[in-house]
Amino acid sequence: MYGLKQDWLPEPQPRFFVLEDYQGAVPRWCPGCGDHSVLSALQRLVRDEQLEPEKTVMVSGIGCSSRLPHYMKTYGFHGLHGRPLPVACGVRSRRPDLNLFVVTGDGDCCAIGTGHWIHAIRYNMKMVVMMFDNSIYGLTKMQTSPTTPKGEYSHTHPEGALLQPLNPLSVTLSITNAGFVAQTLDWNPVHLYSTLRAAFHHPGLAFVRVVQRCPHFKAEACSVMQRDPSKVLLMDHPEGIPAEDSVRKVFKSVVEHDPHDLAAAHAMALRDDGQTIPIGLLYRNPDAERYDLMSAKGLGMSGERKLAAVQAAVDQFQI
Ligand SMILES: Cc1ncc(C[n+]2csc(CCOP(=O)(O)OP(=O)(O)O)c2C)c(N)n1
Ligand code: SF4
Ligand SMILES: [Mg+2]
Repeated sequence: MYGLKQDWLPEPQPRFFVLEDYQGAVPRWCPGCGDHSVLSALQRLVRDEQLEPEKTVMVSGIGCSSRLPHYMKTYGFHGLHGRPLPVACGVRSRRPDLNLFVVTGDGDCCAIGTGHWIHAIRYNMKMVVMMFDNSIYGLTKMQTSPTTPKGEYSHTHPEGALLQPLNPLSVTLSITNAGFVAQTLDWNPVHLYSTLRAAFHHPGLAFVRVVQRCPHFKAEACSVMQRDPSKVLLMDHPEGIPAEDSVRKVFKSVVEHDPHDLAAAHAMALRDDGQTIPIGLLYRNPDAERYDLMSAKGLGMSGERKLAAVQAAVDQFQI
């Protein structure tokens, strides 16, 4: 090695990451926006898991929520509206070694991104998908989104949204091969953190809907639940999201729910009417098939073998 004696080579130093190692640009969200608490829960999670920043990727679409990758000092991809999931699936296909997080909004995921949402859930590639649901288009200044409750004012429906909202939990649970569906809320950092942590440790795609406050456009939206925590149903099960004492102290409406029971998960999702919401793990199937494991098969191939395989395929068409 260029004349260096082998025993002079410095040992690689163990690395220890602190919160500052993950903090990127200063967030530009409104004061009181729920996105701040998801960001700080996420930063604590990656710090506690000691994820290498250069091996961690945040992928987002477009929206207030989708600005999150700028605020993490990791790799990031702030993509096109509705398209974070195809980008994330591409990343996962080629890089099984990266820690992959997706940030999307109710507009980004449930409106323009619906097709990608359905197929990404079915492909079940390992990633954490956080859907920030403020039930409005925030970035474009208050248009009705698919999760806006019927009758609520927006700039596109000044006399109130005309249709019943779409239920993102029911939709996700209905998609073939769904492997992990959970719900949390931004104003309980302990439950939020535990949910993201469980999602991170799930082997496939973990879909987490975060009920999120948008004080700028929907100051009253979550206030009923905040004033009266009995409107929040805490799902309890030894294999669900662990609920710390501090969480149980706040949310006293506890409901037993087995996350392995898909029919019960559907029934639980339907209890979400925007006024009363269940939080915790609705469904988990760690054995759901994973497309990334299938598509990773060729990754170890040498360049020569790949070239030979392509040549063999092309040779079949020689005249
Ligand atoms: C192809 C395309 N269509 C429309 C837009 C305009 N647009 C930007 S963000 C957005 C909605 C964002 O809402 P949501 O995903 O709920 O995110 P939030 O801002 O509420 O966090 C829309 C319609 C766009 N940027 N690109
Ligand atoms: S408009 Fe709403 S969602 Fe967007 S940053 Fe402000 S409070 Fe947050
Ligand atoms: Mg939104």
